[in-house]
Amino acid sequence: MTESLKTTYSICGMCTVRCPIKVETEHGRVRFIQGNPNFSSMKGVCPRGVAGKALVEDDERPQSPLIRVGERGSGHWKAVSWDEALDYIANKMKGVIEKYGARAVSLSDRGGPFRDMHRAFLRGLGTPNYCNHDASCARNVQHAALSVTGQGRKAVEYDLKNAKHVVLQSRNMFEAVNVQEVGDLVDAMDKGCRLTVIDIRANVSSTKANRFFMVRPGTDYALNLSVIHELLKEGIYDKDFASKHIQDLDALEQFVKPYTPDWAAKECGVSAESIRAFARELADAAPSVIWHPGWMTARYKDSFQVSRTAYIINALLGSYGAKGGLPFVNKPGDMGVRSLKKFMDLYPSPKDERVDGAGWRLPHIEKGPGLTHLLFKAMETEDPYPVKAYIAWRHDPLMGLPDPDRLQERFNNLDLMVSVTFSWSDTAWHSDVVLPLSTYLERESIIAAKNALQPYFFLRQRAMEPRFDSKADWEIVSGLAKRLDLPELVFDSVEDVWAFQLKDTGYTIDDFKETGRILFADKPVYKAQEDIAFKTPSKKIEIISQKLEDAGIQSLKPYESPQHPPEGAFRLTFGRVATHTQGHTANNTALSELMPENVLWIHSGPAEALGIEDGATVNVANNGAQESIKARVTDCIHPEAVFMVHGFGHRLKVESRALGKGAADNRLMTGGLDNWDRAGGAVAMQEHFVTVTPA
Ligand SMILES: Nc1nc2c(c(=O)[nH]1)N[C@H]1C(S)=C(S)[C@@H](COP(=O)(O)OP(=O)(O)OC[C@H]3O[C@@H](n4cnc5c(=O)[nH]c(N)nc54)[C@H](O)[C@@H]3O)O[C@H]1N2
Ligand SMILES: Nc1nc2c(c(=O)[nH]1)N[C@H]1C(S)=C(S)[C@@H](COP(=O)(O)OP(=O)(O)OC[C@H]3O[C@@H](n4cnc5c(=O)[nH]c(N)nc54)[C@H](O)[C@@H]3O)O[C@H]1N2
Ligand code: SF4
Ligand SMILES: [Mo]
Repeated sequence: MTESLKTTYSICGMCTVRCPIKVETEHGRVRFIQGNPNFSSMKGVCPRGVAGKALVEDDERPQSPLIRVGERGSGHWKAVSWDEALDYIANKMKGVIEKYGARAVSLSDRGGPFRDMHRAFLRGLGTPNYCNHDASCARNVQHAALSVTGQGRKAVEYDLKNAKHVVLQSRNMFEAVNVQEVGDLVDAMDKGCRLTVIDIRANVSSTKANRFFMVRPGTDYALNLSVIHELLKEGIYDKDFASKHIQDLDALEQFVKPYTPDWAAKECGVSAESIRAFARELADAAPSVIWHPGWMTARYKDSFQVSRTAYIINALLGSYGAKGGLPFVNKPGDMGVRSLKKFMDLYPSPKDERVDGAGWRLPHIEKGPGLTHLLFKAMETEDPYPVKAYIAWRHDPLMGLPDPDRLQERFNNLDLMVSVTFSWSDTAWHSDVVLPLSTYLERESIIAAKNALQPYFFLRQRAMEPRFDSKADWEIVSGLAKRLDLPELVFDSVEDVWAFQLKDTGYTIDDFKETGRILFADKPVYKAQEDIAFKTPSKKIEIISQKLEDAGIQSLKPYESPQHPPEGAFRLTFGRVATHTQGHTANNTALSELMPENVLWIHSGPAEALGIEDGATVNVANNGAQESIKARVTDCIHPEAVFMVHGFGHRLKVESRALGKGAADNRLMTGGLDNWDRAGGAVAMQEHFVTVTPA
């Protein structure tokens, strides 16, 4: 290797999965990105991971701090220095705090392992109003896990590598990619693992499946109830596990009596015979079965119940704690390692209740990330108190939540709106100040811990110096903390940040050098099944959750058939594709070339009736909102639904490659900000009907 070549072990930032990567640079520019070979299950990166090079080389991103000079959203900016931008924000924030109290300051981010420092900043100020994106993603499945086991969804791992039957229900593992999961599932299938896919369209995962159920959109709960019915009626569940670990099984048995496979067959549009055969196959493979409880579950008013029943099925099959099922993860602490020191522990938790009601008005909703849509609502209603400053930290709610025009009106009540981002986004465009975050290849992050069968600490390091006047998260927090009298969070170098975190662990930053991580177990460590104690009040899997009942929510909720679309309309559905991430890669030079626009999947039957041909441009409309998009006429989708990949239909002229390409699904969700699952908390984004007409 010549002097100019450098290898850096780091963490991908092209999506939320954060795969370990190896980056090669030459003369300070990225040459090649691949999976970190020190992780045995990291067989490569996905197309988006490769396109990190295109991201960092892109000039169409904010290149210096910007302060708005025109109307909000008018796109008139003044380029300023970091000092000027941070002074501006600090002064505005002080004003808000003086007038309304610290609780009037809020921040939302994109979740994940690198949040500790900016969350500590909020605590230091004294506000409880931290939210993340999850009300538009996995809140329903998280709350479902909590209600059944008392633990969050990440307390267990999907042990795909050793599974004998995997069920993907509204989980498109081969396109909504987590590289490691895909590799493990492929390995398992090579060894004979069966795959069942339950979806409303034939996605890529379904093409690899042994069994595919194309269900009527919104009827998954019916299917799950009938599988529970069958497992119990036939007595083919894990009786030993159930007697030890499941509370109120008899209540469940009573409840599912009417939900027979014959009944579900009519609801879902699949045969009763295949449901029976499916249940038996699951029982044969138990306990090495994973019925995936879903990930992007912000879809229906009953999505929480779909995930809840998925967890209950896993319990009936005894897959909790089992190899090839849902084994419990280990924390570094379980391996005798002292935890990373937390920045959040520098400050007491704030006294005020959360503005979104999580944990008090809504006692069944976890306080941690709360519910973003209710934070935004309070910006307008000022109920229970005003929120006047908001930072979108690596978050684009104007693309990721329904009805952006309505959401903008809510944001217009703010005295200060800041966006911290590495690319342009609708949210950044509508902000008062844009702080350019260095891309993940140009920045380092705080050290993070991964709870897993083999737990570890991992590190993101900069592979190259920033191309523009951008900064890393820790630098931005330090800059704000300095101006807002929080000296504990002011650091001069990232080495000092890391040393703070590692202080009690006995490790130093040098221990990451060889592989990019510190691994605490040589092989997967499975906790013994007999040692399982769930974190519910009864220490068992709870069929009846008192916490839900106390909040007025039925643990066993009778099934309600979803509305059929009105005559001439379709249920709007959406999802991911392997070549793009959410709303922020449509303008990526490499990825936009691979897939420049999204298309509208529509069934050939209704398409013919409407005179729509494959490839023709159509108008999709709902309540005054309208988007244009090309039609993809196919038999691979349920006739009640139309489908589009999320993240297109960009309108910002600063994104020349994405501008005007395809349609924005969220713009067709008129009124959708106030439509959410009361039990799971997430926004119900698939409760919208659209008309489709030739353009
Ligand atoms: N209508 C509709 N709405 C949806 C969805 C849908 O399918 N349809 N999907 C939902 C889902 S699953 C989610 S998770 C949310 C996502 O919603 P968001 O979290 O808002 O989506 P991203 O596009 O990932 O936004 C991240 C923003 O942070 C910036 N950013 C800064 N640094 C980084 C970094 O290191 N990595 C990344 N990745 N971004 C960075 C990006 O440029 C981008 O502007 O949207 C949800 N909303
Ligand atoms: N390539 C890529 N990978 C990603 C991401 C990305 O942006 N791009 N984002 C990451 C994030 S943040 C998330 S949350 C995950 C999301 O991971 P997933 O939830 O697996 O992804 P989606 O594509 O949103 O939805 C999965 C499937 O649900 C189906 N579906 C829609 N409605 C219904 C229904 O009523 N019933 C059933 N059974 N199925 C239905 C869709 O057709 C789709 O095939 O992906 C992660 N991985
Ligand atoms: S799945 Fe792809 S984009 Fe996401 S972190 Fe992994 S390599 Fe990067
Ligand atoms: Mo997500």
